[in-house]
Amino acid sequence: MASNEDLVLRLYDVGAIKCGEFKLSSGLITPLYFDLRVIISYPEILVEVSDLLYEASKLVSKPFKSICGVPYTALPIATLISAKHKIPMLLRRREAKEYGTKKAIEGHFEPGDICLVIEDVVTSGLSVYETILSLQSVGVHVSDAVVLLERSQGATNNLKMLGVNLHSIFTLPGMMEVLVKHGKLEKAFTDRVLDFLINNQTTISIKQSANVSNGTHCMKTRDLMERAKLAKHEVSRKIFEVMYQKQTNLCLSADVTNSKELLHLAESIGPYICVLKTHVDIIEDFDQSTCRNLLNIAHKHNFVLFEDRKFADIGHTVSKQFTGGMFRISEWADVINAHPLPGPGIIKELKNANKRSGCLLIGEMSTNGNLITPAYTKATLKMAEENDDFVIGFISTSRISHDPHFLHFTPGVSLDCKGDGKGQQYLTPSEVVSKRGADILIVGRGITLAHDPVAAAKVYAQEGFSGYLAAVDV
Ligand code: S5P
Repeated sequence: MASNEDLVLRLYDVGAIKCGEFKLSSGLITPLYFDLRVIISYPEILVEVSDLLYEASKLVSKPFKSICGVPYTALPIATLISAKHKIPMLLRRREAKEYGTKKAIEGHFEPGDICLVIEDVVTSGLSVYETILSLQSVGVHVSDAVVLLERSQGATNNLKMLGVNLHSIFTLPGMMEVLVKHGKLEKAFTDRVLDFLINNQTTISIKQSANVSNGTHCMKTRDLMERAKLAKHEVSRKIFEVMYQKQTNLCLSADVTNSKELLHLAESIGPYICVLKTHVDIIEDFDQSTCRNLLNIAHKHNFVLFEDRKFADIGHTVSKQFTGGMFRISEWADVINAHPLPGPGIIKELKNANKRSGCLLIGEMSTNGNLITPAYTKATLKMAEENDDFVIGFISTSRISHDPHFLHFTPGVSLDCKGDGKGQQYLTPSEVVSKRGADILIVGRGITLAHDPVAAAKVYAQEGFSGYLAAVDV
């Protein structure tokens, strides 16, 4: 096979690399442009590009079951790789939204499958990410993408922030070096391009990925990646990232009483949630293997585990309840929660016992006649602010802090019930998220008792996340 340098020169000769002034899809004017669509007229180049990308696919972090080219230039490249190496292919329909009934992803897949995304050129990585979002909307995961040319304007970093590893064959400066070496470009010109690259770094925002913005790099308080950057605890950062990666703000409250049911719910609903909440003390056959299996499923479907223990005792006792007993919560729960009622000692001791978990303070409750007053909620907020290296947010029925790094989890959510006759009061997902400012909706029986829990989870996830995107800052 010819060397990578030869390939660069051939790409230049066939007009795939152009100098001048060209408008990128982001609106930026670039002095150097790559039009790799032309390579379909040069089958040898097309094969060589496909072979290089296939080689790069061996570097991925997780084995993949299928590949998907970003429409359109990468489609023939993905097809060649698929046919030559017998790897099943998926196809993303760009126009699916406009025609409503068409599927976003064509081809056969199972929720939880891993797919490798293939692209020709990336600037910000947004096109790659849009393809990933389509795949994720049907439960297919993406951990890696391969690209022929990384324009060195931020894509690798942007995608890394979104949990995707980008592997590139060429960077733009590397390609230019080859072209200068072979007398195709002037050094002064490439210096200008390098300046352009430095001055035109990109980011991806959630509004862009939801096709809401016009391509500018808007960063709003409710922008999840911006919030991830502001997070003060590793767990809240992870939650914001998972919400963004999976486009879901649904927490499943898996209040079932045996391990088999719990693991089944985690496995089947895992693709649609960012958090799975447990009450381990209601599981009759609980043992450490329940936790190990749950952790494996959480890892596979990329969600975090929240044990809803509602600690409420003196510091000495809660630290033992947290780390010991038969549940050993600190060994597996990413998130825990506590009532602020006993005072700051409870937070101090939980934090001393294990800082790795993040803690939610219960600032409001969903139940009828609960004794929490506005002054109590205000004091909860103060306690959270004073311990924000451990307190990652609140259980509440409204937004009680405007600080974007705090998460608000809201329970008492149902699409078709007003109450359970035992004190629980329900609001709809859109009331909770759009009107009351919840970040994450906690849904239990609305899903677990549904005729088809997976279908119900998809509806709650869809309602919840569209509400999140539509919500104004409150
Ligand atoms: O105020 C609260 C706080 C919590 S954490 N109200 C609640 O309902 N919860 C929990 O959310 C409750 O313990 C249960 O696990 C879940 C709600 O379940 P659902 O079946 O009523 O949706």
